[in-house]
Amino acid sequence: MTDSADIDENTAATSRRRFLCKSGALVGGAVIAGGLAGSEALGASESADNLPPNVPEWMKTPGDPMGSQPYGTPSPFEKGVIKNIPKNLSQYLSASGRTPLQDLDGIITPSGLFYERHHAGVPTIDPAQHRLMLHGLVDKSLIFTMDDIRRFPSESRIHFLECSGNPSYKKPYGKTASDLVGLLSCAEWTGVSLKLVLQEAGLQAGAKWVVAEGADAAGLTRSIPIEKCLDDAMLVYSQNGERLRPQQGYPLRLLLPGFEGNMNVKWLRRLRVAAEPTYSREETSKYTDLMPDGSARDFTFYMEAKSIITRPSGGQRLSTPGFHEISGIAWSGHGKIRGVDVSVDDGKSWQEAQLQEPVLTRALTRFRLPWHWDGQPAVIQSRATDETGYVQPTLAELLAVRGENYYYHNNAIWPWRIAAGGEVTNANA
Ligand SMILES: Nc1nc2c(c(=O)[nH]1)N[C@H]1C(S)=C(S)[C@@H](COP(=O)(O)O)O[C@H]1N2
Ligand SMILES: [Mo]
Repeated sequence: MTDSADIDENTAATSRRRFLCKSGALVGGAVIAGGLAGSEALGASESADNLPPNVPEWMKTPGDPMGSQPYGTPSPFEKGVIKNIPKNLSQYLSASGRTPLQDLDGIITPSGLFYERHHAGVPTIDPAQHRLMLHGLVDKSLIFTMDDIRRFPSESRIHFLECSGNPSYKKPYGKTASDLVGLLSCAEWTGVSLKLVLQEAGLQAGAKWVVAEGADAAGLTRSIPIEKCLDDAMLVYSQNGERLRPQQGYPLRLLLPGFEGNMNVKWLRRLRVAAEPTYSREETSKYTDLMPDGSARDFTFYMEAKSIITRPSGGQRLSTPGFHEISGIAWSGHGKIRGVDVSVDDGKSWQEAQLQEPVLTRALTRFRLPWHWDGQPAVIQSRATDETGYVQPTLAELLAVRGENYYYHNNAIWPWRIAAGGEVTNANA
């Protein structure tokens, strides 16, 4: 697990800032005023020579002309912002690494921090030797090279991807936003509409499902309803402008916006058009949910509306009473986020947060609420509503309907507890 640094540690100056505002001061007045008197103690890593009114050392000689890297990396001062990868990973073939949601701003996940979930590791695929086979209930079976795929008209769209075990209902729930819902990321994806590719082969009568297979050692296989394949499904080869990362399915993956992560088959090698689903391992023994009456809830495609406050969140600390912006992310597999309510009094009352544009369908949406923390213990939480009117439930509400055997598809509201000293912890743990 990543240790989430004190949120204010990065800017040592923050501890010396005077938080002048009460919440009312947001209208027109100063929100946060810097201490110009300069009388406060220096932080551990600070030298007075580098602080105003002096000229800092990095202004006195030119820097490296190019940063010397043919492919850029973050500042060395950001080395703590990394994927959250379990320490005992090597023991398991089935593995996942989580996005450090609490350290990110905006809605796009940098490609190097995109979550990853593999059932048999990451294959190294030479795109020149990769083929996509399309067969089954089609007029003509086709085999595409990557060059063939790239000759189709392209499109780019921003969508989230989320694993349906994010988190499971099993305790312990973890400490940070990443522990809880870090199997979630959002990127700009470029590829070709699956509908176009299917039309190229010609669908036959009775085509109801498309069975997708990955070229990893898991041969991961999922059945996709034809309606989704003819709607917004994409065959994707790029992510945030560059080719897919190996972890995300290089050179080709299926993207089913809003559908559970597992169905978005990576390293895609085969599409078989069929009349029936294939009932693969991943849609029978896994990724189905056992209901209290013993029946299994299967083919649960869409990820339901969800949100979480990422700042402040578990593992962080509020350095001082005064102004703090509450910020987080909301998303829904069913479309756009309509609104996010935030409570700062343990669910007694709720305020409408501001949604940051753009608000896109099946994408992360950033929300914010200005908050004056009075230094007293508090419980803060967010609750998303999507464009269908569906409202994110509490954990108790979900458990009451789904029972204790349920594993996947936990979209509960997640409260954070803030102690008098400013420490933020998981209030449901
Ligand atoms: N071929 C293949 N596709 C796969 C997987 C896999 O192991 N093999 N994992 C699935 C699961 S469970 C999830 S949540 C997503 C994860 O996608 P990511 O690693 O790009 O985040 O890919 C899905 N597609
Ligand atoms: Mo997953």
